Amino acid sequence: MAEAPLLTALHAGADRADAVTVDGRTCSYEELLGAAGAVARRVAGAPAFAVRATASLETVAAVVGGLLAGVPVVPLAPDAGAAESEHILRDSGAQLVPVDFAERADFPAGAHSAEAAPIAAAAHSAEPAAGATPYGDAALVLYTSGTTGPPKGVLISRAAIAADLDALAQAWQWTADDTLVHGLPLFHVHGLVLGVLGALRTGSRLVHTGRPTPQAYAAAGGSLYFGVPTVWHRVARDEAAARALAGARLLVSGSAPLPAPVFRDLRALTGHRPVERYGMTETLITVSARAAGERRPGAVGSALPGIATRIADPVDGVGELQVQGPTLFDGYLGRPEATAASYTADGWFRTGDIASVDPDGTHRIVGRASTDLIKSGGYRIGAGEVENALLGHPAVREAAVVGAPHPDLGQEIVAYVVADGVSAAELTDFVAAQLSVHKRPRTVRFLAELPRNAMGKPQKRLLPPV
Ligand code: MLC
Ligand code: AMP
Repeated sequence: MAEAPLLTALHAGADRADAVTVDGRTCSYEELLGAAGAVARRVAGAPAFAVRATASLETVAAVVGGLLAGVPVVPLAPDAGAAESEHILRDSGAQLVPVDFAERADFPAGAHSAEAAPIAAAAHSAEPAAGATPYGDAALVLYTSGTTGPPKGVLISRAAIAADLDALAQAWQWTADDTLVHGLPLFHVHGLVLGVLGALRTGSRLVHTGRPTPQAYAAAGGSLYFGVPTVWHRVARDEAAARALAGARLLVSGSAPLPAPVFRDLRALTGHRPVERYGMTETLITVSARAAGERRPGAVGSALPGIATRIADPVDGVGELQVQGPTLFDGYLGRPEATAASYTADGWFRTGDIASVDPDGTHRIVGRASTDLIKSGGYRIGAGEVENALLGHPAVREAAVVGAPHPDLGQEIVAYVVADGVSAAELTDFVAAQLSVHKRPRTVRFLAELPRNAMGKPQKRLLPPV
């Protein structure tokens, strides 16, 4: 039986010339479908394909094209350096496909009203049954960092995306009457799944500002705004920009904790209490404040419809947040052990976040179980990944990376290194070139040796203050 399309609004027939704007370029749904059709025709039959996810109409067309063809898309950070790109392409087995938005095609001819599942079923009828590839039913493979080792590919199905977007549309009263504005990267859940696929499912007009600057947010005249706390901190410091958002319907913050002072400043300048929501690449968004409900600083609201949460082994009500529901991932690509380890024996996903739940169901995220997973500017960065990159520099003998509290970024990446004959700037640039710019240490401290315990294991807690 044919599944309903994921991008309901894109295929519904209603169109407008300015349906999608990304970084100053605008197109209608029809134009987007034409460009996506060309991508779909090119990638049809491939096991998966990768795209350099610049903030552009090309990236939107690539992702829609993947959905049309039923081929999983692997978005790469546009500035992903040598080590990161090589790892993701090798690990995923995906080939990088360049996209030209000017190229248009029907895929298959005349099938503009149908989308993915029916088309995929037709195109793949002579191929192995769904699930026979390591990608299973994945629509997207999003790479995300763990505490150690290189990033893992998170398999995200069309069904999980649909369930999440519908739950969010309900929670935020998000409809085709909205104009969604944001400037977030298009290779993570926030900017891509919510910020692009959400608009194409609900039918809200999308304005992606290229970069998430306060001025661009102010100029966009939207009704619904998405940002990470760093973006909201910058908006709150730009009084004119913040006041320009007074006419919006809803300001939404997520991907990292929104500091209470930023919540209060936004409230004072825009008149809006921001809606906070919580999620992960592996679970999509699972907990959120409601458009019609209470919004409190330091709280991320209640579980979305269809999601169950629990606090494991609570001490004074605080413990690891665990979740279940239809928005969860299908596993880490090619890593069954890591997938199994991320679940409890009784089938709950272990978020690694430490939380409490008020009697009325309001969740508060109070920290993370591991300090080796850093959140900087809303990006998730594994300390081990940055340490490995630093150790790849010939002058570096030892490296320990931590996240230090930072007023704008939430945490900043700080590297402690034992090295000779290399400057801090050289090491920062080295990591930016190997991994990507947002994974670079912003501060590098040189030590004669790393503090270690009697067993010789480095002790990050004994590192000197930044
Ligand atoms: C600086 N630059 C360098 C460099 N140092 N370039 C090369 N080498 C170096 N050593 C350049 C950059 O290219 C960039 O240029 C500029 O300096 C600033 O770069 P930056 O460090 O990225 O900017 P910054 O201001 O710190 O970014 C803040 C930010 C960003 C908020 C814009 O952190 C951001 O986009 N965060 C969003 C992360 C996100 O979406 N996370 C969601 C994960 S999903 P130029 O020209 O480009 O300006 C998730 C689930 C959920 O968490 O719950 O949502
Ligand atoms: P990522 O996999 O990049 O999506 O990052 C997921 C992590 O971001 C979660 O495990 C949390 O630590 C953090 N996170 C996301 N949203 C929030 C929020 N609203 N408040 C606090 N932490 C958050």
